[in-house]
Amino acid sequence: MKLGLIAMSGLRASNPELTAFGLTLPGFVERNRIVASLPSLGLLTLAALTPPEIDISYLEVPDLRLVSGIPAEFDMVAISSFSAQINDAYELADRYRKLGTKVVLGGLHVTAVPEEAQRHADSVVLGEGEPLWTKLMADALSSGAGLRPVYDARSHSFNLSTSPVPRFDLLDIPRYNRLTVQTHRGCPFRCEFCAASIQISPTYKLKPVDRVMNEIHYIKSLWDRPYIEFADDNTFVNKAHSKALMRALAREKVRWFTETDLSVADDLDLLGLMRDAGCAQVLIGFESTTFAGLDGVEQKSNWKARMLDHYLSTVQRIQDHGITVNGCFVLGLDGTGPESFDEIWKFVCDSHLYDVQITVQTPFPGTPLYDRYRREGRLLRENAWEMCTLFDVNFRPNHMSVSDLERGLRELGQRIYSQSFTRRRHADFHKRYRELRRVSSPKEIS
Ligand code: B12
Repeated sequence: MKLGLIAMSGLRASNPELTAFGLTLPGFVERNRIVASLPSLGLLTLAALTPPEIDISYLEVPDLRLVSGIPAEFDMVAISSFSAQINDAYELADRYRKLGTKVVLGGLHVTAVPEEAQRHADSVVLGEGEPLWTKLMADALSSGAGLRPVYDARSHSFNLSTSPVPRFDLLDIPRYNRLTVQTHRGCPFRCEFCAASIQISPTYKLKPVDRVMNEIHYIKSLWDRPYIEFADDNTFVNKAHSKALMRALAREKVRWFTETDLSVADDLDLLGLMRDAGCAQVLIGFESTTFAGLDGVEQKSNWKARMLDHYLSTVQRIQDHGITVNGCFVLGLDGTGPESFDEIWKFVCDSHLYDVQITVQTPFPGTPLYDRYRREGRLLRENAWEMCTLFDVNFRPNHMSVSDLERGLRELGQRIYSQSFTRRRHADFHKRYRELRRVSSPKEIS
């Protein structure tokens, strides 16, 4: 049997003006160039669980509009997509089904709205892919009843200590700037807007260090000097695991990037280990610079709002360890008005953040935010998944108009991502770190 694993890939905005604008901002173009080529770790992981008698190919579709024909040699295709490109994924699925090819759909979006996805697939997989993939493969190969319409793994939590090494060998490695590795799933926090792995892994669970290192070793066997992006939502929650991971990574001489929360700055020992382990950048969701903007965002204990007073010192402490911070801000949060754009600008200047990511509040399907906006009648369009890009506005903010928000994104983006400001931030970081190193050995910075 021939199986095509197809990832809807690349980055996009639905509003053409925004896409055109985004493409011209230097700081933005740079980040896009880096991340747009990341492969689908989900599909590569499932490939590793696929029986050897199945002949697998891995393909990426950055833009279906540019694809006229489709590779027709497959008996079955498994398609992965996030919300923004789900309509393209459905169109591709429909084209395959017309050819008589079996179609399996899965992933975060499909798990959030299974009934919709079922209209375009022979089978949908809900939740994590691993628990039921071998069963699905066995059904596909058997001459019996064949594929089931739904494989629901939401009540089967996958134990990451049995995680297979993803099939990175299926990739044409020189096409990629970075490869992804996951060290955990889930997050201890509950941010109202979060559409990441908590949607399929409600508890925070860790991949054992030796399993993570097996993946790094495999990547190194395929690529001499890899750059790793941890496809994590919140690395370093468990400090003992984190330190063990850092000590193991330090031996590998790889550079890497990950996403975390600001509590990482409370542990100077960990920051030192991260620096020695090759950490180039951490991405941290600050979300807003005001209490009103942060109030209620984290729904368990209002943690983000309670941390506001530590924001500036956090950035400084991490960057003083030679690790750059990419600070993320969400525009249009409830409680924030047009003044919030200048406030973010001021914070970016005062904090000397190395990199900045501004995105628009986005109601992704399956999130508490989507449900609340729908209840409050604030969605501009229901089921407008193509707007789930983090740049398009699909809701009514409560302290500004939709056009204020769109203008704020454009104007703040122009300032933050200009070549001169981006260069200045980067130069400031290097200058400060050089000076710190001159006056103290790296150990003393801790
Ligand atoms: C790496 C990454 C990318 C990469 C790679 C994408 C890819 N093809 O996988 C790139 C840079 C291309 C990318 C692009 C975008 N991304 Co992105 N990305 C991530 C990131 C950082 C990690 C994802 C990951 O690798 N997870 C690990 C794997 C193992 O998990 P998984 O993909 O969920 O797969 C598991 C299951 O879902 C399931 N599964 C998945 N697919 C399938 C398919 C089948 C058939 C089956 C059976 C099972 C199955 O099995 C897997 C194993 O359990 C997450 C944030 C995060 N920290 O998680 C955001 C994230 C996924 N991205 C997000 C967004 C918004 C985007 C963009 C829209 C941004 C933009 N403006 O362009 C685009 C959309 C691209 C698209 N195709 O629609 C959102 C998606 C939310 C949503 N529900 O849609 C996230 C959660 C970040 C966020 N801020 O909320 N992204």
